[in-house]
Amino acid sequence: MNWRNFLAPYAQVVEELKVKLKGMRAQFEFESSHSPIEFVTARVKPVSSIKEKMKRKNIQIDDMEELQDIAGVRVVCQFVDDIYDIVDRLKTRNDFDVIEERDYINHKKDSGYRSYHLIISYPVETIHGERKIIAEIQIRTLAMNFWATNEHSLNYKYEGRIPEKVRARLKRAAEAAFKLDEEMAKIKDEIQEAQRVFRTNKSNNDK
Ligand code: 0O2
Repeated sequence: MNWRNFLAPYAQVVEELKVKLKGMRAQFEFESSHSPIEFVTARVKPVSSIKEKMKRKNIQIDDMEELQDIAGVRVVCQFVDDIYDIVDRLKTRNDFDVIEERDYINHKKDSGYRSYHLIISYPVETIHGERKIIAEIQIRTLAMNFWATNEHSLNYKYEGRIPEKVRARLKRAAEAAFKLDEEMAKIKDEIQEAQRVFRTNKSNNDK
């Protein structure tokens, strides 16, 4: 298996999507005082994780393209509303097709995981012509991201077998993170007003 060749188009998709989503963030900032996008990260799944997931899901090497998150982009937002705003905008774009949606916000996972996933088919130009590559865009709030990052580390530490006591605490933490999102949503206008004032003062001082 030549992993470098296989992963090359995925790496290109990740780079292109990163530029496009960061471009959206920049445009929001030029045109309004609030950007629903806090930050964007992207990665190609490491070969060791691809192998582990293929084993876990019993996927053969010839069917590897069934893995939908080899190319992964994450969009992190301040507020839950922002997630749905971004999802709507991504669904109307003409440069890729959304082929699947997973709303783990209204349908949280057993672990407590919350996030909105879009699976897209992205046309990428290679020297051999166009190829359609499957990629996953995860859209979540800062609080959801904090929880998922910590849970991911624990999963790694315990090799997927998190002790029951820790798992129960994580579930409580997931609810606390969601409560935080709900409370912040109630004072969203005030927070945004404060951020507007801060930005205006900063740009006046920078002149
Ligand atoms: P990594 O290391 O982030 O790449 P499955 O792995 O079977 O749950 P599936 O069918 O591929 O997932 O699709 P799904 O549910 O959309 O999950 C894909 C990715 O979402 C995962 O990739 C994680 O990044 C994230 N995710 C899903 N469930 C959880 C969860 O309970 N906790 C955390 N922290 N992240 C989750 P990988 O390959 O698992 O991980």
